[in-house]
This record gives sequence, C-alpha cells and structure tokens, in this order.
Amino acid sequence: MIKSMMVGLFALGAVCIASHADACAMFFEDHFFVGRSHYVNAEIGVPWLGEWNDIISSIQVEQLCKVTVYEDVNFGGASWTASGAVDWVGDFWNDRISSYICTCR
Ligand SMILES: [Ca+2]
Ligand SMILES: [Ca+2]
Repeated sequence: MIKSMMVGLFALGAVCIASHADACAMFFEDHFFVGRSHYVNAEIGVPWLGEWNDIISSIQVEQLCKVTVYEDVNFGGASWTASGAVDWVGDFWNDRISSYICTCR
C-alpha cells in the first residue's frame, strides 16, 4: 500500500517537472512586472494576442528561452527578440506587441 503511494507521488513529480519545462515567458500589462500577467508556453507561435494585443509593457523570459515579438498580427511589422528579465520593453514596444513566437533551447 505505502509502496504504491510512493510510486504515485513520484509519477506526479515527473509530470510537474515536464510541464515546468514548457514554461517560456510571462508577459505583464505594466512595466516592472506589475499588473495582470499572461503565461506563455514554449514552441508556440501566437499570430494574435487577443485581449493582450497592444498592452504588454514588461516580459520575464525563462532561462535558455527567448521570445520574438512583432508589432502587428500574423508576425508582421517590426520584430524584436527578448531574453531574460525585461522590466521595460521601451518606448517603441510599449503597448505595441500583437504577436509572438517563444522558443527554448
Ligand atoms: Ca501596458
Ligand atoms: Ca500592435
């Protein structure tokens, strides 16, 4: 009985580690990682941010990951690749990001 519970817990831990590996970045509504946040998975290109369109002001990118953001929908317009902790995306990119691709090594 105890042994089977231990095996079950171990399996649960493996699932948690696997899902954490998919973490790529977190977008924030305001600068310095304030306001509402939007979690982003790795290896996903999103052609339109929906309610998060033209609102992002700071980005926390996971280690070994990078996110390429685009000014317009469908990966159009200007692009910029961010990594690490970006507490302010800058005057140009503030409230302008409309699509993105996030990847991790
Ligand atoms: Ca904003
Ligand atoms: Ca835009």
